[in-house]
Amino acid sequence: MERAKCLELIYPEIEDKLVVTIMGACAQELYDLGHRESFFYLQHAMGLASSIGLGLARHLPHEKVIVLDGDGSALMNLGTFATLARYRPSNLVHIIFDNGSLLSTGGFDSHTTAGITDLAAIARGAGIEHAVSVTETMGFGEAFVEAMERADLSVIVAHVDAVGPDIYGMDFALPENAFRFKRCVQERRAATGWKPPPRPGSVGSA
Ligand SMILES: Cc1ncc(C[n+]2csc(CCOP(=O)(O)OP(=O)(O)O)c2C)c(N)n1
Repeated sequence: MERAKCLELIYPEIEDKLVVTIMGACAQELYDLGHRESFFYLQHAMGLASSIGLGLARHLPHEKVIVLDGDGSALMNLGTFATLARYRPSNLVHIIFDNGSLLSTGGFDSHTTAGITDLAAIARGAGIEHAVSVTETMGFGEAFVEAMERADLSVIVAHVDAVGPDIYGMDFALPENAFRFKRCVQERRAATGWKPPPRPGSVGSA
């Protein structure tokens, strides 16, 4: 199974959602399908896509938040599974594309290579009830549909080939993406009539 094919399959469902993706190959493959202002391509902070997704999901309960992660990234922040399990955001879908490789930086083996480490089992052990592994594109599609329909935290570990795009390149850098993404989040939140809670000590607060 190829990650690019999985992304192509779910793109119609995620193009209007808040999406946080890891850097490198995964970001490029999503970008190549078509950039949306609601997509954030996290760079540098390897492992923290799910942490950002958790913050967004808790802050924006009316949104469905999709995190696109990698095995190398998830392994750098295993504590995220316990944190996700504890706060259990019902509107977060955490997809980990497990290619057993640090593909974007040269293709070094990760600990999931040859099935040594099972990320779905780690997620379940951390207390996440809906954590599945899939190896076929169809199975991935089904797991994704179930996760989108489920009003509960879902983790999907998709075992994919260690292949990425032939050409890398985006027409904007991290700061521009970050500013535009933040503005997009604010506009979507404002459209729901959301008002910030009064700051402690300000007029009108208890
Ligand atoms: C803290 C940190 N360490 C190292 C890097 C360099 N780096 C960027 S992408 C990457 C590999 C990511 O591997 P994985 O999450 O499995 O995704 P893949 O590239 O395989 O799609 C590395 C090591 C980084 N961005 N941040």
